[in-house]
Amino acid sequence: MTARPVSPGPGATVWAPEPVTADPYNAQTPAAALSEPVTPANALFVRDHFGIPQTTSRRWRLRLGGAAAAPFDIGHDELAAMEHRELDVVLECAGNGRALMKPRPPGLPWDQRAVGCARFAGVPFRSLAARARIDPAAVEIVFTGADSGTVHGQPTAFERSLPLAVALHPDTLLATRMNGEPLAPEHGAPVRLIVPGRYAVADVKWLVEAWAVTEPFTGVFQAEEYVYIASEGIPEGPVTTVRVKSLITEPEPDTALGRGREVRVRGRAWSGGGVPVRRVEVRAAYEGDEGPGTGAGPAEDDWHDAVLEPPAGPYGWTGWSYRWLPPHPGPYRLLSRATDEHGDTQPPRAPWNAHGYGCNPVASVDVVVV
Ligand SMILES: Nc1nc2c(c(=O)[nH]1)N[C@H]1C(S)=C(S)[C@@H](COP(=O)(O)O)O[C@H]1N2
Ligand SMILES: [Mo]
Repeated sequence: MTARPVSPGPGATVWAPEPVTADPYNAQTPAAALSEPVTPANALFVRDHFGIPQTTSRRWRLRLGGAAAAPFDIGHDELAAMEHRELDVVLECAGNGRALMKPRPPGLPWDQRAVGCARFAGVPFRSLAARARIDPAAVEIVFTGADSGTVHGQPTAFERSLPLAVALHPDTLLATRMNGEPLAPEHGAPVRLIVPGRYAVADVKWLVEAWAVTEPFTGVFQAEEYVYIASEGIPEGPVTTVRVKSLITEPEPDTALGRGREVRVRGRAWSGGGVPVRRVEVRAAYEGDEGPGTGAGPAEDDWHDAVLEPPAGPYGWTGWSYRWLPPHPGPYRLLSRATDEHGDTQPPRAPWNAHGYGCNPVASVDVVVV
């Protein structure tokens, strides 16, 4: 089922993310909103492990400390007055696409819409870190959210760490605004961390503490959850850089297309680590007599280059389009495959892992030509 925007009046579109679970609240971006270059705040997917904590800008304080010579805390007004940077950033849950993995790993059954691209304005964390005079022996910064719950019978806050060099990167932001507005409560108000190019689990919402540590952090969300575990059950480290990926936004699945009438296939592509998308290819595989996946029908069956729009900065996504003339009636599978500047390409099948992270196979939409 595709959620449709409802237009209450000129210029205003009210979106609603599609709920996946009610408590804690988890919801995915409606398909129609993925056509927007910047995902509206009220359409962007939400991933919460616990409840949404009630914090106000007036009461909020961020404490910087741990292995630091000059720990201090800062209020919202002071932070908001500091110099901000604005970046378009793709937010993608590491579990995005899990529902498509076979066998399906445990976890929230996201299909491919735990993703969006928003414009974040924030203060580089390094501007504050300098003031705290972090100990030269520090190896990581642990970021703590105001939300907490019970994990393994223990009261547990949402906490994630970053290697010092990543935390101090000029693009790692303490974001106060998204899409030109103060952050919405479900997206981390009043201040969240934004680590462009990494899976969004790094982007700690409702941020209240940042503390330097001299040993690698081993919290639940660092060492147990959000780690790649291959079939042998051996952890291969935390999820980090977003893998290259594309999605098809048009046509919608199961659309009936007129034979001989040109179709515009559109979508978005992105990669992690600030690496731009170099190429997107599209293929129209005939799924008729020869059986699904063979693409052996009478249709053109090669990969063709899509036209790329200018990317929305190093961490944003790239719109793409491809003109396709459906040659014969019958069922088709439209496929898209992105390649980034490092030469990384979407694989034909998702690399399976026990928690279902980093799922980035070639995107597909089934249509029928009549
Ligand atoms: N404090 C806190 N921060 C958090 C989470 C959380 O549950 N608590 N979830 C993380 C995960 S797994 C994701 S994918 C992103 C989702 O951000 P969004 O809800 O704004 O889309 O927030 C991250 N930051
Ligand atoms: Mo996530």
